[in-house]
Amino acid sequence: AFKATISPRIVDGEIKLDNIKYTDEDIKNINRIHIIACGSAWHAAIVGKYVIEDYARIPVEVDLASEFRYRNPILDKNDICIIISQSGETADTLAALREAKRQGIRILAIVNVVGSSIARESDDVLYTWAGPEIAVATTKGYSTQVALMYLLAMKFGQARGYLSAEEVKKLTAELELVPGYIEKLLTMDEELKELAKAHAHANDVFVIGRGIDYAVALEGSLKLKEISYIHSEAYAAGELKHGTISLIEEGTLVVAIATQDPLYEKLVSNVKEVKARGAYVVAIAKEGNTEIAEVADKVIYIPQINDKFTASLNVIPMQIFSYYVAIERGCDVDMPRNLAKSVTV
Ligand code: F1P
Repeated sequence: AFKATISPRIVDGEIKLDNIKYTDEDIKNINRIHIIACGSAWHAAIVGKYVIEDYARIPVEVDLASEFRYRNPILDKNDICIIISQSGETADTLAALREAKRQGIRILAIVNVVGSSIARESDDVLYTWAGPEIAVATTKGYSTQVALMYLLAMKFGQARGYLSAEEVKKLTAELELVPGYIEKLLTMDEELKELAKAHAHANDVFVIGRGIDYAVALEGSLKLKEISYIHSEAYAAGELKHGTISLIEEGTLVVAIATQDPLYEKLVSNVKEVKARGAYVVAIAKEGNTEIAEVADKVIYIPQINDKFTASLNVIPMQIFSYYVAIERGCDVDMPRNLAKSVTV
């Protein structure tokens, strides 16, 4: 009764999204994409905006599902809507889907739970196959949503003539290195545990980044908030001087994500700005980018990878750090207070 459930995959450098019925002509005719979601799925949507706009040159609007239906959204018949939800049951996300449907636009769902309400009510579905998400705070659900954003962006980019089959082949080969890199990052456990011990009693933590790193900063900051109950904020690093910089005091922990090559120098400058106000800075940078080590107090290196795919790697040290901070503070990591796995009211 449910839509076909074939995994999205890469075969010999070709992206196979067999579940969706979009022809190249359909993809060429897309006027605008609205990606709608809540929480971590909304952060995956922001990654999607950066990647789809760059690879496929389609304008993307990212909406919070909890706001969408209250703002009289303008949808064109050639727009499509992508709904992202791990559970496929989040009430606000389902309500947003129904609003988009009422306006007659085509809906593509990205969900984890097969046969969930959002999957059933959408025109097309891509399943993330993250497996059961046991803990309330999502981790692998987010990572698989981000991976699907990359695949869709490349698929759309190729159909619209912005990426050649050869370029897609090269990109997918790089994407296939991501699982191995994640394994490698998971071995940084001890280092992050020590860091978490040292900062487990911080009052405020700021996470900064630019471009896709900003989307990851939002997700990293949310992980810390939801499982360790430390107040944390994410800022686009360029916004610091528009107010946030006043909040930096002696010893404030700032995590600076600096893995976008063209923006690296700018991040190094932002680190200098917060250091000058007394911040303790932990930077996340690509291996080989050592300039930041001269200004930050500690650097966590991720493997060298295309800027777009960094979102799959940056988030790992943030998740592990949040996990150890929560343990250190005696919090229930799997079942944080006041949260539910799927928010249905
Ligand atoms: C959205 C979400 C999750 C979060 C928590 C509450 O859920 O905000 O991102 O971790 O579980 O709900 P979903 O629509 O992706 O299932």
